[in-house]
Amino acid sequence: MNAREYNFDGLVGPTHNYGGLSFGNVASTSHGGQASNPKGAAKQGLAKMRFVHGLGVAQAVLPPQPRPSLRTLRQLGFHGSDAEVLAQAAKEHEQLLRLCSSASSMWTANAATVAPSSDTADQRLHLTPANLSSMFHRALEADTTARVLKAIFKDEARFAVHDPLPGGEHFADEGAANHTRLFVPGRAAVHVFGFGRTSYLPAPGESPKKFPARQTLEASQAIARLHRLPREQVLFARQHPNGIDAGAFHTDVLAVGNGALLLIHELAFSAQKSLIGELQRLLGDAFQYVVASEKDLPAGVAVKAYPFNSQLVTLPDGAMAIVAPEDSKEAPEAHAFLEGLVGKTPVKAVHYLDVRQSMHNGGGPACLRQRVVLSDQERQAVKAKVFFDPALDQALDAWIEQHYRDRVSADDLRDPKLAEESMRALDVLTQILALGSVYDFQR
Ligand code: SUG
Repeated sequence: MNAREYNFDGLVGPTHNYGGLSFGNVASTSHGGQASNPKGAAKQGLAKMRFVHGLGVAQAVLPPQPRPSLRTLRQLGFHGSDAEVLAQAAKEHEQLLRLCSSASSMWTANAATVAPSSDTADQRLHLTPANLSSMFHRALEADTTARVLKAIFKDEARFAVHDPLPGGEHFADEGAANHTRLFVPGRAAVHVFGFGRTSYLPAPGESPKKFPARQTLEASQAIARLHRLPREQVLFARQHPNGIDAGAFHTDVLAVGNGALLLIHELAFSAQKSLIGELQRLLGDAFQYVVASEKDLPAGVAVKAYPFNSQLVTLPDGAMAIVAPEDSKEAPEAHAFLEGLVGKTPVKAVHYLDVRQSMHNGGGPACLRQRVVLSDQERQAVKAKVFFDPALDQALDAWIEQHYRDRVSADDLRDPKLAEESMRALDVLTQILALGSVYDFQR
């Protein structure tokens, strides 16, 4: 069966702003209150897609979500016209307006967890939208993400799009940002689920002291069950509490894997030695890993420069490339780590891209994409026009140019015109992507 991994990048939405919303995400809190550039951010994202597509790697897009979320504000008691709802919220509860205006759905690594059909008992591709219940502004994404994924992966004979996990905090799930699939040809793939805490099971190891752990073990176990993954191919690994306290709120801040290669920081997982041992047992001699020590690359630097939040992609010739944030070129320890991989691993080149608009909210290249392995037949079964090519590139570029502002400050979030512009933009986008009516305001 011919299968390829598609990177589904999230388009940055028109209300992209720095709300300072994510405690434990150092970039988010340190840039809170600054003015953003949504047009610049969306174009940086599009340029990344163009670049990855240019490497010969399969690329697709996921749409942003309607923000400000007028639905949420109405659910919380604000009423009247859209403009009245915004005015009341801005007056009485500005923080709530900020929470409801985040363009955080751009970080599609958190949109869902995915298991390719080659790995699942029923040989369907499984997708579970993340409930993101650890952060209010992110939890607002789950329903619409489910609708969008159901619109794209419609064919139930091939695709199983589950509902987000129920019950809030107990099953707090952050999606693929805590999930790594490793694979050696001829062997069954291994799924590593990172988690930061437990809700009712006994907790293995220490808890972070400073910052919250988002993902629960119980959530990760539920995803593995839902996706019908063979038990013996699944590993659960606790995020290192000191890594979380250094600002690694998701596993993908300190680890990235692809094929048989795992790049990992010493503070990514707590029982790292036994995890590596299990991976060696399951994947055999072909498994290769590189650990960055705290001495050579302090976790604080890794959190700031995001060398691990890179895309590690397989190229058409079978070699790998890294698509890293430009920030990691500027931090000497991060740069040395990345460049040191060339030649010693299947990585043959490291490319540095500017995704600073997203980075200032704690989202690097890897946060901006969801990896979906599709066979040729599965690819054919997707009828939405989400696959990246020069025509879509051009259409999206023109769409951004027409609908986006180049500056949004906290005060702009109360502007009813920004809300109108955003909804209009998203309405046009659903036509470009042939998605049908997926948004509340279209129903
Ligand atoms: O959930 N930032 C996101 C960043 C997500 C990064 N994703 C991965 N590591 N996969 C978060 O913390 C900040 C929004 C603000 O402050 O305006 C935010 O939501």
